Amino acid sequence: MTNEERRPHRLLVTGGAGFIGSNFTRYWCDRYPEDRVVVLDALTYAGNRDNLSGLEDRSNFRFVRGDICDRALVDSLLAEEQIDTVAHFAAESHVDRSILGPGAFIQTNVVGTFTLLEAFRHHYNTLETGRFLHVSTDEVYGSLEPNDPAFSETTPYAPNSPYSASKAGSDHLARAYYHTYQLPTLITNCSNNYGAYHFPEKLIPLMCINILLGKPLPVYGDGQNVRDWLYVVDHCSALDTVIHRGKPGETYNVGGNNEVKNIDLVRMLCGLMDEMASDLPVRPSESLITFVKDRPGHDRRYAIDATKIKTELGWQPSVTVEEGLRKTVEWYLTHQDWWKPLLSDEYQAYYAKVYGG
Ligand code: NAD
Ligand code: TDX
Repeated sequence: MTNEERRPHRLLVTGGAGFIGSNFTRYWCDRYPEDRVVVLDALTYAGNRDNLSGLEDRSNFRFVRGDICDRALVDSLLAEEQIDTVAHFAAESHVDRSILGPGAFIQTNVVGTFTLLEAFRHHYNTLETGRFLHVSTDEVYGSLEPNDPAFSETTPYAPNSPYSASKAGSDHLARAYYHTYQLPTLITNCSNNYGAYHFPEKLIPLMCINILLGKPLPVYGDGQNVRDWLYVVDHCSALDTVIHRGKPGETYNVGGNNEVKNIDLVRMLCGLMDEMASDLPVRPSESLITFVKDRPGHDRRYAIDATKIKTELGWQPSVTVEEGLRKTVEWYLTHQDWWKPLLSDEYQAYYAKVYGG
């Protein structure tokens, strides 16, 4: 289908001021400028309007600050904006914060998703066609042993953290709304993303920023845990594919075929920073690596089998981990004015709780 033949969509993007949601909003506005895009975001510590800078002047774009648990607000936005497509990213997303305080995860991830599904169920009666994309994670499948096959869409759920348990609950609700009410929900379970606008608390930005500041690089446990990394723009193109070509009621796993041990990833980042940054406080950066107490319940390995989305919908990633990490390091080097203000008192208090004062 060419862009000329395509029916314009009217999207509600929840969590569009966060990391993946803002990358998706930029991707979508660039690719489909004829579409209406409404971002609903509560601007928690992880949400940042600067992530959407440059979009706010567009006539087809609107930002609304609000909570996905606010049913009246969601109802009015769906009706007033005649939304036909919900792309649901809003969540509490950091495993370490879910260990410190699980309550917010249940509220936003479970109650918030339920609120959106209920609102869309009633609104859907007014539409000829629509889609509800629920963006989820590979963490719902639990942890793999070194030689286990990668997660497929039929791997049983076995979440191990309050974060992944709350995402699992929300996935089950999205699935149930298709089977019970024929609501056209689609679920994607994606591996670890990285790229621009990634909040400093997560592994890759945390390491980039600590290298630039000459601070210790805290690697949990023995550093042998494995994650399957996907460049965020590739995730956005997968979501585009699922919205346009996915079958309602189906789940699609999304991954980059890039399994890397944490310690190897941190060493790659150190090498890139040593090569690309002119004035590092400490060289070589690897000398900053410090093994610290392990994360409680730390999943050993994640790996995604993305055969279904490749064979049924024709999607595959386009960026290798080497290219993606290079672009990402470049972005953190050239966007210090983006990340420095995020190292707030609240962030320092969080950092002290997880890593010690
Ligand atoms: P993020 O933490 O960077 O952003 C979350 C956004 O949601 C923020 O802008 C925040 O303000 C907003 N938000 C939080 N609570 C809200 C509420 N009650 N109402 C409205 N907005 C609220 O998260 P992310 O890394 O961009 O993840 C986005 C989604 O993708 C999540 O659902 C996450 O589970 C999923 N996911 C993330 C990854 C990853 O590697 N980051 C991988 C797979 C899936
Ligand atoms: O300081 C650190 N040291 C460390 O060794 C941090 C922050 C992390 N780690 C380890 C823990 C993980 O094995 O690095 C790995 C990646 O950690 P995170 O960036 O916190 O990601 P993870 O826990 O794997 O979850 C991420 O991917 C799946 C996202 O945060 C989730 O939202 C997504 O669902």
